[in-house]
Amino acid sequence: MKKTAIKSLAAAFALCVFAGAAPAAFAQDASVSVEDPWVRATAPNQHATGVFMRLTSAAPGRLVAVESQAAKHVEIHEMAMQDNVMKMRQVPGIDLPAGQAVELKPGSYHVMLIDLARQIAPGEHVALTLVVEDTRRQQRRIAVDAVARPLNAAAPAAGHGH
Ligand SMILES: [Cu+2]
Repeated sequence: MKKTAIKSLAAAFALCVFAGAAPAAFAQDASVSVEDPWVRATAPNQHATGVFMRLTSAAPGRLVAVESQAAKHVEIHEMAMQDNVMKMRQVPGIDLPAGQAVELKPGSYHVMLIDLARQIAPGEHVALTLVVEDTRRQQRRIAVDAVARPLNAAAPAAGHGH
């Protein structure tokens, strides 16, 4: 498991260097690449926040759960228009089409940390575990280390956030 996470991170860094590399560059295996994972830092009395990242699964898969010690509840959310108002709601999972990057970003899909154990300051790291299911319902767990960006951090530019 640990080895897989390191491999994913290495892939993410490689992509950081070669920004814009096509997903086609991924090997045809069951790996899931996690790029640019970050969490929005919180104000002193804020009890929930969002986690964002870009996921690319080599094989068709589905993000079905996320776990973290940082909060009592961890949910997968999406933002959607409802009666002309942008609202967020919980979704059972996020489909990960083969070789296609799926963005978890402000205003769209995100991981919601609810009932935070404590305040998250910019620069801090939050450990998460992604649970991704393949088409045979086999689950794999992927360790992710999300770094906290300031409360007012804007959405990273499409393609690249650094
Ligand atoms: Cu949310």
